[in-house]
Amino acid sequence: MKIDHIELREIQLPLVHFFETSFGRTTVRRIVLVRVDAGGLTGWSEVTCGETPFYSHETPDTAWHILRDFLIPWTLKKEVASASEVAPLFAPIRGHNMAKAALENALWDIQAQQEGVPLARLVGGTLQEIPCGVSIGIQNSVEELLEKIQREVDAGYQRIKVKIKPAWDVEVLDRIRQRFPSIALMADANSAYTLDDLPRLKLLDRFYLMMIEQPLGWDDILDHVRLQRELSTPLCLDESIHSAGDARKAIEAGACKIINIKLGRVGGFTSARKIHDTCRAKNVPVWCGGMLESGIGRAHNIALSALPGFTLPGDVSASKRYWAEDIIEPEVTVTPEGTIRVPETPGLGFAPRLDRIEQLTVRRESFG
Ligand code: OSB
Ligand code: MG
Repeated sequence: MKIDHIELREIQLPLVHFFETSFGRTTVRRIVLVRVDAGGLTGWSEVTCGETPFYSHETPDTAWHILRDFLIPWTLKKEVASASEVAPLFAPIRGHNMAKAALENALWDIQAQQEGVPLARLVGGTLQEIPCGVSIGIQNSVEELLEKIQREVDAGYQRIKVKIKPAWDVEVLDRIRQRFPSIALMADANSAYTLDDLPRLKLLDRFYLMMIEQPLGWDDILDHVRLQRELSTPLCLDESIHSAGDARKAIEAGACKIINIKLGRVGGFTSARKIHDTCRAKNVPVWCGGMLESGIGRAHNIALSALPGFTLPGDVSASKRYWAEDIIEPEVTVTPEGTIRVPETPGLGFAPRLDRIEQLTVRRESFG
């Protein structure tokens, strides 16, 4: 495919309900969309960074800069045989994986259309339906959290993840377990603890959680090894894993028993598939994480989640949990069994709504 034209846009999209983690609260998303035109086909993707450099160093503005000043000049007007060819081209840039992933993943969408196959099949997906969970943020009160959990359990979601931090952990999980003794439950700390909190973290074992996600430092492996030795609950790494090498080291060291793969954090489908393969060879289950994506990023997540090693429910859920109106057609919906059916049409399987994207656009730049 010859990359003829690339367009960046920023859209602003309010969440139907705020989303709060140990590092802060989000009410309106700023989402950078990437549109690539190549050989008469159009591919779409989204930069999955947060608005603030708190989950990772990337923000919409750093991604725009890296795309405009490096990744786009390196690829525009170039002929590439396949989407995965750009991954080594981008390697000299250290980090900025979400910017890299956005450009690479738009090319995967184009390649899937070119080959006339669903994106999920192109990347190696075998599942026809993916198991879904939800991630529920910190609420204003425990009562509100319990009501939200009830709603998601009633909707059929297969597991519930709650966000925790010191002062919103043991008591909250205790209340959840009193009301929902048998749901599949897990907790995500987004690096809110240190090894000094070991006694408190040990208390979490009594809630028989599926896993605790990223309790310690966002760039740590070794302290997680020490913590995993002290806990019976499996640890899952999110922030610490950016490559198949990171995954291998974390697993070999015993830092975690499960890995969350996010397309943006790891730099795109090429890297995500390698991490998947590394984990599968070591019998480590993986699941697809979420970054409060619009329908475009969500469609990419569905394709990734179809790979055979994605055996645990991911944070990939219905559009309506996030948006009054999504930017794709149809919106992402979840079956009463808590699954999403993987599209069977070529490419993403969801059409970007150009009129709506246009209305939401606050910034745009075209190249080529
Ligand atoms: O740690 O998984 C996380 C959202 C923003 C930043 C980090 C995380 C999350 C989520 C939300 O948990 C998952 C989703 O519903 O998209
Ligand atoms: Mg996480």
